Amino acid sequence: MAHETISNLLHEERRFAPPAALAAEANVKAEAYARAASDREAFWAEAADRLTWTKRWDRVLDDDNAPFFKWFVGGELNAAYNCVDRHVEAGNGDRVAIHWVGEPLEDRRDITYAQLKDEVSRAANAIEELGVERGDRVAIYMPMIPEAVVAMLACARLGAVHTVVFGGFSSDALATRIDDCQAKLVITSDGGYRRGSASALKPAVDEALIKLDNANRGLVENVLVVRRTGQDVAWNGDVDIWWHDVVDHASEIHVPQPMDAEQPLYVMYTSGTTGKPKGILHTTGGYLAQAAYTHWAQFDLKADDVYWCTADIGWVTGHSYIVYGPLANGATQVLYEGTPDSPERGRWWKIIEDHKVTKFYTAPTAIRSFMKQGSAVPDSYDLSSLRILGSVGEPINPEAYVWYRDTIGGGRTPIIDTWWQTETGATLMTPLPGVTSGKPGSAMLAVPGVDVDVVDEDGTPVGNGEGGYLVVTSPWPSMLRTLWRDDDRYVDTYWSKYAAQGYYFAGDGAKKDEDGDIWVLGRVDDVMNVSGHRLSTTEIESALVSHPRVAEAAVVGASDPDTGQAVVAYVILRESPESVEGIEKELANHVRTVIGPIAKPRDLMIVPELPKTRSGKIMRRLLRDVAEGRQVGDTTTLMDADIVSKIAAGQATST
Ligand code: 6R9
Repeated sequence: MAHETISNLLHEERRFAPPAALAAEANVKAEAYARAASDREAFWAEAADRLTWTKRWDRVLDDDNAPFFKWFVGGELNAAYNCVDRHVEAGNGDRVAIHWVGEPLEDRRDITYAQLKDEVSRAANAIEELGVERGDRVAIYMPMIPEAVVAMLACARLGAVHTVVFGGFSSDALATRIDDCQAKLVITSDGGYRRGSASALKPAVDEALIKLDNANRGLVENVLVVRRTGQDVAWNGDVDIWWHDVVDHASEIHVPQPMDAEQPLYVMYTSGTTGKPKGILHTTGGYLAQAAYTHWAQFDLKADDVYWCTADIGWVTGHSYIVYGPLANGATQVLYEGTPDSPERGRWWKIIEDHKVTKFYTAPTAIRSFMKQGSAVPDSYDLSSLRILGSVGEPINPEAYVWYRDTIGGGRTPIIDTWWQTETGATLMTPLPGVTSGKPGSAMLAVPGVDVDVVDEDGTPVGNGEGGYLVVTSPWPSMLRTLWRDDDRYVDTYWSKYAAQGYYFAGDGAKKDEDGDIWVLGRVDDVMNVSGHRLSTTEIESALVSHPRVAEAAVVGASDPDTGQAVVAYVILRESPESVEGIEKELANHVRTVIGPIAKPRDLMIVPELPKTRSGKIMRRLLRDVAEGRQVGDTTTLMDADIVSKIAAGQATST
């Protein structure tokens, strides 16, 4: 297999040039890079001009109090007006904003921009009536239903700061977040459909309210509940209110108030290196400008596109690339409630076929799990409408990239591997579909107007062919402004490592290849040091996944008395009826062949499942606990908390 021998990330030689027709008509052409580099502020001002402002800014970037940067200072706009009303005013009220697809078959709703405007306005009136004012925090804990989008936009319309908590999180996680941001209203639903059945949400809200800090008891004045499944719910008449009782009867006239460009828009919690989640704060003007610009540029958005991002709105990707970016651009998109394989394995492909989706955005973990099922399922659907495919969330293994391009994209579609973070608010690195020849596994280069580099421990840029830390060397519009109520931790986490240079430290390791293109290798805490050699977990995982028997792999560095760290691999095999006798040794030797003896796993374990967060990231920290024989740490953010104990009970094979 030729692929196998070149699948090692850093020796990848495949290139995919943009299709000529797409390149000729592309929204963003090569000249954008030079133009942005010659005057970065003018470039971002032009991007911000794609929005509608009620008052123009006085200053594009205020860096007087770095690293507390401000963008479009003095400008005023309303995010919800930009995402909804202005499209109706421009005569596009009949355009579908959301093709909503419920998990139960035939459960669909098409919502036009005019209808969305009415719903957002009614919800804003109702929420205002409940006493929510500009600056108040509102927690949103909902399934993927249109009301989740409506709730976010209604908050934005009022200047209330939303914090969306992923619907799969526990009541503990919800309570911690409500406590930290001191939300006064919680918006939820009775439940949502997952894997073919109604799964409850409201009980977790009820429990969370009991678990709040004593000081915050009574803080949450109301819980607004959407009826989605019709399942029974416990009801506390003092706080609980049905959404339909107050929203359906509210007026659809609501005048959006202008907000300062730096008005907080939302807080999104994400895990840090300590146990306490970090509340990433995003504000209005710069965030919306960059979310909209990048969505338009990276997906080469056209008027006839049907776009679909499979992320959950409880994750930053759902904020920037379901709600704010696409809607600010007036896009038509699919919003899907359920799981990829319900009621059948081809559900996603069926949705693409039914809605003639043209631009599709998902995560490598999903792609790998489809690869595991084989090509027969997607091959039985008509996916010929697809024009561009996106990937986000973790490095995409070259094998998964090529499978995605060939099997889903029919070998025609550029793949955009978008690197960004909750903190960055929008994409900072990606190939552009009409400009860049993509390399499988590489996020390639910064978007126009953004400056990234790979530097060594001292902050000196590394040369081509060398690795180091990924940094952002100038401020960008959609950057986080601080951590909620924790300015010190903000400075310390992101700005202290390269304080002398004023660089943002992303926490990712990366490498420049011989052409100077950037390959993100994963979190620096995932970089191992085995006998003084720097090895990336991703690199070894890619080698394992290039073996025909392997579906997915996770690699961690476990402490080792001899080598400092040793490679420990957890592997899921593709479905196979045959015996797997001796497979561990075969796989370890495969890594040795692909990368070299230094990368050969010391221990290798075949597992049924890997511990993943709800956004699909493998929790390597927990696998490291298992590998080092420690008590397994906090598992509250896991999709399936039992997985780790199952893995810990198994036996690793020394290879
Ligand atoms: C958007 C999102 C951020 C971390 C980031 C990095 C990893 C995301 C990636 C990628 C390689 C890509 N990551 N996209 N690594 N290539 N295209 O995922 O935000 O949940 O905050 O995660 O995800 O390690 O630092 P978030």
